[in-house]
Amino acid sequence: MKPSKKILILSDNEELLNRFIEQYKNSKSHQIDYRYSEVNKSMSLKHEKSKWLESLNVKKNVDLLIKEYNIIFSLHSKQIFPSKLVENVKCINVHPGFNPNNRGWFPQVFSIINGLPCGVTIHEMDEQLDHGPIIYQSKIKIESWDTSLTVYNKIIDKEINLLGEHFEDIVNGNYELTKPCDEGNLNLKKDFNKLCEIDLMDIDSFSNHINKLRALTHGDYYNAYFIDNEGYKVFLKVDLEKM
Ligand code: 0FX
Repeated sequence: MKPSKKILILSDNEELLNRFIEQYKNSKSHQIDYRYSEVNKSMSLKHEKSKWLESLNVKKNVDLLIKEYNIIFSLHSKQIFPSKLVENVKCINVHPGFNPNNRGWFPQVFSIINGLPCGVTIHEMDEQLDHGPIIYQSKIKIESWDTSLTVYNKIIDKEINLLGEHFEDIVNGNYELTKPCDEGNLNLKKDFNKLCEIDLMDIDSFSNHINKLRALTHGDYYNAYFIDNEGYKVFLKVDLEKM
């Protein structure tokens, strides 16, 4: 039997975390700890009394993490991992994008707009954002009727499936690494915020306008808006249906 490993799962995404835990709740082969970020207000409120799911500040606990864990997974953790940590413990990022395309913030939003490949990447972390060598990745097709939300739902399913399929191999180091083909491109939160401001004088093809609006349509989120003649901020989203 393979020796058991001490694993840390850091996540700020409740759905992903819950689905991962559901998959591994009966597995006794490793000791798995779960943590979220201090800055995650909704998880802090919900789990403040929980013993098994506590908050953790990665930067403040680098030495402890290096000592305690054989491997650390980021399942959409909002924290930047310091280089001392990624250089001393194997840190794995489960990322909702097809690296190196649209690294960073909300990859599917940018893929709908710029047409770059979209999908899921599991990779070893280095000190740059969504950047290290790739372990597994899988593309997701964006249909003409997709919105950010429908693509995102496919991404979450794919992340869970890919992780479920390869978790043991990743934990045991049974995989080969592929270098990303190039540096790709990186989008930050401020780039997403900029996209949300719709310029009513913007002239473009209808398909580009539709792509922008469906990229900013994600359930109840108020993303795209314009300012009308009276100075009101008006939010908009699109409803697409395939027949
Ligand atoms: O957890 P996550 O899906 O992922 C994000 C980044 O995209 C990812 O690259 C990073 N590694 C991770 C730490 O953070 O983010 P989220 O739960 O905040 O948002 C999920 C989706 O919801 C997002 O892809 C688009 C949509 N959304 C979210 C917010 C907060 C919006 O459309 N508008 C919003 O204001």
